[in-house]
Amino acid sequence: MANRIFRAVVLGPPGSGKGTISARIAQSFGLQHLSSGDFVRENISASTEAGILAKTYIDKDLLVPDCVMTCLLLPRLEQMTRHSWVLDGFPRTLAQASALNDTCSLDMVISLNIPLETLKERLRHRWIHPASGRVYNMEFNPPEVQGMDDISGEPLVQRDEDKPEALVARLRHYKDIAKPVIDLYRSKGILHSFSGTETNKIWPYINSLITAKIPEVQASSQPGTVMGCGEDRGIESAQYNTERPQV
Ligand code: G5P
Ligand code: MG
Repeated sequence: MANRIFRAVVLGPPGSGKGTISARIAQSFGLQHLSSGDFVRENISASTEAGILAKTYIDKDLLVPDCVMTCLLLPRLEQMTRHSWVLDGFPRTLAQASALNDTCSLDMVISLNIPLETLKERLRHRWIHPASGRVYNMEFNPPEVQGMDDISGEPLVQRDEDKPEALVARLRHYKDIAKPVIDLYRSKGILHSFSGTETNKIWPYINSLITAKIPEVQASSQPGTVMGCGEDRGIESAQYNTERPQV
């Protein structure tokens, strides 16, 4: 991508494919991929004050408090004023959305609507490499050697929050908390919602959307400049059902 700034957020329940889609966006369009879950896990591994606090919530399958998340993430975003990025997993609450709005403006918000049964099935098969955060799915993208990370050869583990007993509560809780955030971005006219059961079917719609959007972003900014907070880039909200042909 050229030197104009493009910023997107990917929202969705646990297991909806935020990480998978964000990684594809980052790779296809040359954006930085920022994942709130990875930030939290990095801080837990490094035993930072925020990480130790966050772990007490994650261990109970709770969201990490807003003040911890914003302290972790916003300074990183503030350092990236000249970078394009896709942010996965943040904001999850209205307070986080409001703090993000005070830090930067977004070009696009992608919301993934995946049926509950699909999410349960996916997360049941997910294993991760804890040191790197690399994610595998024993059916969708299995490792080359069963149970081992492709790069390091180290053992994969299943996250406690992906074990079946923790899942249903997490998914229900997500819906309640996410609704006002989704409503906010819809009212701002930057929400694009994708419904479907397969990432590979959703991806072409997102790919086309961003391909169309990036020239508009470039045209609406001066060469080499960064858009300021709250500038309206005039994007419409839209819904896409990837299980049905679009009319
Ligand atoms: P995370 O790390 O953000 P979650 O639980 O929100 O965790 P998660 O689990 O990382 O989200 P995802 O990124 O939406 O899911 O999905 P993914 O990893 O790409 O895909 C899920 C699995 O399905 C993978 O194995 C993938 O390969 C597979 N898959 C993808 N597409 C398909 C498909 O089409 N078919 C099939 N069969 N499989 C597929 O956050 C962790 C914790 O940190 C805290 C919270 O406690 C959170 O629980 N946290 C926050 N707390 C407060 N506020 C925030 N903003 C927070 N952010 C993180
Ligand atoms: Mg993720």
